[in-house]
Parts: sequence; structure tokens; C-alpha cells
Amino acid sequence: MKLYSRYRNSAGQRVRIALNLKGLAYDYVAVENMRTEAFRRINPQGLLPTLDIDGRIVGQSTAIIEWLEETQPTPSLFPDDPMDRMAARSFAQFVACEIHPIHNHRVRDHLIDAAGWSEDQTMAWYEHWIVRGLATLEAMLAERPVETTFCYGDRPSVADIYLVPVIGNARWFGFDVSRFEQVLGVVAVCERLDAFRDAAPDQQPDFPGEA
Ligand SMILES: N[C@@H](CCC(=O)N[C@@H](CS)C(=O)NCC(=O)O)C(=O)O
Repeated sequence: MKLYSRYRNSAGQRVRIALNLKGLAYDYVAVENMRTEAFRRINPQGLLPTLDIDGRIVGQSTAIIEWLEETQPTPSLFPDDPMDRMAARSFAQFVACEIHPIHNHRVRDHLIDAAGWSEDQTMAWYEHWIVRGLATLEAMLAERPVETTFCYGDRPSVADIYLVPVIGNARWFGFDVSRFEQVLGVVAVCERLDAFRDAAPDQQPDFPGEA
């Protein structure tokens, strides 16, 4: 398997964590610019992550993670209890569908190029959506019937896999996330696991070093 990704590719970080949790080896292909014609010939979506499985190319982290779960069910990336499974999916999809697409790089670039926004305005946009999104995730965790070590249970699930890169993005840009205590508690537990640590931006071969 070849994973096209980039050190700060947060959707790719989800897949890296999932591969690590399942103990699956892969080749990391660093893509510096996914907006080239050459990369679009590999993945017409022009997005990272992109997985190459013996020449079959697939994009979208959720599709990739579901395929991993179906083909390598153990250890599962979903809680055992169907209610918790639903909650974990809802949590992960909130990140993937309601937070990430709004602040994505191409959206910010379009605000600058087409609407004439300044860099400061686009960063304020980014901060607004990510902090608001984290407030929702915090509320979702607070509403769990039982507080657990990870988001939904005593082992990591898709909820944790999607959560950790969001906090990484917020921290990267110095947004204040200190009030999200439950979120930070879960993230701290995740960050103690090799599977999460090895998937972090600063552990990727294309990480350029601290700014
Ligand atoms: N829904 C996609 C999101 C993929 C995505 O947007 N990835 C970003 C990097 S985190 C990207 O490739 N952005 C390209 C761009 O903004 O032009 C997934 O879950 O894989």
C-alpha cells in the first residue's frame, strides 16, 4: 500500500493513525503540492490522503478507513456497542463534514483570491470554525452517558482518530483550546499511544522541522 499524504495533511493523519492502530505497513509518499495536473492524474479529486492499493487509487479518508475496517477487522476502529458505534461515527462525521471542509486550505485560498480577504481575515475564519467545532465536540463528549478513557470506550475508535488532528490544527495556529477539558483529556491519552504519536506531523519524513 502506498499512502500519498503530507506531514500537515490532517485528513491523511486520520488514515495514518488507522493504519498504525491496525499494525499495517505502508509506503509514505510525500506530496508537496496536490494541486498539480500530475497529481490530478493520480487522484482526480486532487486531495490528500490518497491510497494506492496495488494500483487501485482511492481518495477520502472515511472511505479508506472503512475499507481498512472491512478488510482488516481486528483491532476494530469502532466501539462494540451499536449505540456507541453510532455516536463515534456521528462524532467523526461532524469533524469530517461540518468542521474540516469549511476551513480547508482551498476555501481559505478562495476567500483571498476571489473575495479579496486578507490573511488575517482568513485566519479569523479558520479560528471561528475550528473553535466553534471543538465547542460542539466538547458538548458531545459531555453528553456521554458514561465518561470513558477514549471518546467512546476504553480503546480508540474513529472518534479519537478524527479528533486528534483537529486539535493538532488548532495548536499549530495557536488557537486557544484550553477550555475544552474533556477533548484535551482524550487527546492526551491518545498522544501517549505509538499509533497516534507516529502519525503526527512532526514524525513524517517530509516534516521540515520546527518553524
Ligand atoms: N474529505 C476529504 C478531505 C481531504 C482534504 O481536503 N484534504 C486536504 C488536506 S487536509 C487537501 O487535500 N486539500 C487540498 C486543497 O485544499 O487544495 C477526506 O476526508 O479525505
